[in-house]
Amino acid sequence: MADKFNVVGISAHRVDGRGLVTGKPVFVDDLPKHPGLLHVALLTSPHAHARITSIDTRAAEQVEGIALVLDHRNTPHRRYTTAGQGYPEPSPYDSRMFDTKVRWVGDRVAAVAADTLESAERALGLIEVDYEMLDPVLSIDEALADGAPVIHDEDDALDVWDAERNISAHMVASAGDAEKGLAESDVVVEVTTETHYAQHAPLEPHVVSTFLDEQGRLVIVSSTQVPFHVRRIIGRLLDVPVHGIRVIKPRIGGGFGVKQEVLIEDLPSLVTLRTGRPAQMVYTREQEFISSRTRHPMRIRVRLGAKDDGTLHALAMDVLSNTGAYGTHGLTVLSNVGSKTLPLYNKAPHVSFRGDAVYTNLPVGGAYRGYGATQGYFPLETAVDRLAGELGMDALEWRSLNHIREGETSPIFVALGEGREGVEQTITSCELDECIRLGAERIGWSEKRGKREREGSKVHGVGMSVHMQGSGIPMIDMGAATIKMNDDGSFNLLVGATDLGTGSDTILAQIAAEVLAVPLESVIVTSSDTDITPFDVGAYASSTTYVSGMAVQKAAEEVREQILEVAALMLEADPGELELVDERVVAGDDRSVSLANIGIRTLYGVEQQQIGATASFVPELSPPPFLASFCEVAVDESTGRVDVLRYVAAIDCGTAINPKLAEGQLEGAIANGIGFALFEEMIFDAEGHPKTPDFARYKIPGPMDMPELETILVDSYEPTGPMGAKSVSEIGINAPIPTIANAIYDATGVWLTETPFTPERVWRALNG
Ligand code: SMO
Repeated sequence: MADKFNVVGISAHRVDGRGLVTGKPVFVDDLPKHPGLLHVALLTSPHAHARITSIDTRAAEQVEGIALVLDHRNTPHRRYTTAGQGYPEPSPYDSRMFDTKVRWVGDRVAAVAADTLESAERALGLIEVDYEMLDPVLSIDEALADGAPVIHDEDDALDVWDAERNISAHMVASAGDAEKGLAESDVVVEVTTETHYAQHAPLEPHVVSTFLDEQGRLVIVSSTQVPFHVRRIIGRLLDVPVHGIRVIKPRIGGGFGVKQEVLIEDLPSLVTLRTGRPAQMVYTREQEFISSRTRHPMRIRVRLGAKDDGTLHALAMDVLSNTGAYGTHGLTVLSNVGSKTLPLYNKAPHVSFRGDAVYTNLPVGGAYRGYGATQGYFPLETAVDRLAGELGMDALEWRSLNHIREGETSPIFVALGEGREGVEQTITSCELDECIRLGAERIGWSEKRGKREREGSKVHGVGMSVHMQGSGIPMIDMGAATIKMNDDGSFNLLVGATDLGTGSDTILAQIAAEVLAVPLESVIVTSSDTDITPFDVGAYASSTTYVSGMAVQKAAEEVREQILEVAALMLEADPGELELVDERVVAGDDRSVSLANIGIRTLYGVEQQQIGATASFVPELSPPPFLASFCEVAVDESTGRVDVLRYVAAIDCGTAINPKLAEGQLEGAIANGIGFALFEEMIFDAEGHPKTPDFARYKIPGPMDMPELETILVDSYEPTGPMGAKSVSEIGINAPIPTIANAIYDATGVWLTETPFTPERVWRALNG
């Protein structure tokens, strides 16, 4: 399909690549500092659960260079959510800038602003805090136990499901009658899995700098995925009107969801508002681990019931999610555990989903690439392998019989949306069969599956799993784009869409260049400045290519119409007979005019006007990308060590607007997922103190840890997307856990149900 395009479908270099690879100052902390800068540092709680009975900041205030100390006594008390979501946010308002209670080791106690970071840190050490210790709640089971300490006992939190029982959020959805369906099934399997705490570990931590502009407006420069939500949420929190705030997002060094959170913008903002001075706050790596956001650990039970012929008859999923000390993203991540997984097997007439997100005195769960689907696919896709085994069917054959297809729907699309009911959807493109076929061929499925080839203490196995995700949040997300034409026939593309390292600026420029028939270099992209670029909800939910991409396509089409109207006058032709080709407008015969001539004429000549347009897009659908994932492992039975030898991921993401960038997204997601599956783990002691808050103890995969990885972009076209595109960014991270678990079973005959699959855990499973 891509061959009908000129700029789309090409692996063009990133539009921001030159500055990045030559080390230009492009990230927040690299930008020139404003004179009089104050450094903001944060004092965090050493206790998992305690009441602050007194704070004495007098000694801290005497430190030279201290401008301001902030704590619960001199900051706004209103409750809000740090979740960077659309308004009204579906997350509970259970956070305060500073509270009188601390709810996890790493919670906020006080902040200091000083001339130097050294002074700020010295002052932090002089703040005296008295705590009344409370019993900490350190697991899902402790949170739900009768008589458990109540973590959110305040009386002013909003939209907490059942604070008395530590339940932050609750969600149920169903179609048919799952219990009846399971009873009617010939074969039933049940799997319960536990997934662990993990952190996003972006190379650039959270960084925010603030200052007042010449007119006294608050400017916030932030490494954020959600600049427009930052403007709104900070405005409401600090009582500044939206028009008094400008949020600028420069280049971002990775987000993976942790920057879909208004996490620290409030502190330097308040310092700047109170002192009039510029301020900056940079999370330390330790704070990034413990005072930031994490992936929600979950316990999930999946029950599948099938008829003897293999057709799925009933599907039930029960989820307990640990949202940590606050409920940010708790409800919506919980919803996505089901909404992004259950529709994949739409043949079952009986489906049920129920889940609770519970509070604990541990780090706060948030948005993390995959957004719940990662946790949900572990039990689902390992249960599918068990079911196929019980039915005597091959894992590929069972999935081909039961997965959703083009033209089909699932009742779950309507029953379960983003923290509320969803919308009706029919699948408009699905090349999952081709993904499965190609992936199986490349991994050598039929030669290797079930063979248990041995070399010494190592035994080999192959495993696979299939996946879907979404492309934005239907009927909620919105993206907008503005395009204006310059006097040399180039264009400015202004987007609120937020490139956080994904390459979205580049693919949005490719879409515009395609419609306007210009080379990529003729499109100058400006992304994310709330004063300059039109609104966009931001970078999350795999939305940018599909939602913001459609806005860009619509804006470019409107600009093309304006160009053709001017050209029609110049060429004395009918606009309907004109076409844009290679930077020119051509009539049916040999008459033509260049875009540069049109640009200079409209700005300086006759019929003077600014050619330009703004367009918005709100998606009615969220077309899922599909993925078939395969790997080969060697399990050392003497040590429990699992080596992933080869990995093959075949994806249907619709048109890959930029194939190299699409592959990069998929490779990154698989690497991220392998780290989560095998070794990335946040561990806490019996009092809830973190034992792994650095890269020495929390291991993320480097190049040497990566298996031979093959990504395959399967030919596909999504008719509702921009140039046929869907999404690619999140889906891959869901795959490694079930794929590796299924491969470990193929090698050893043992099922892993707890992550990560460390040597110790695997050895224990092998040795019963
Ligand atoms: S986890 Mo992403 O910010 O949807």
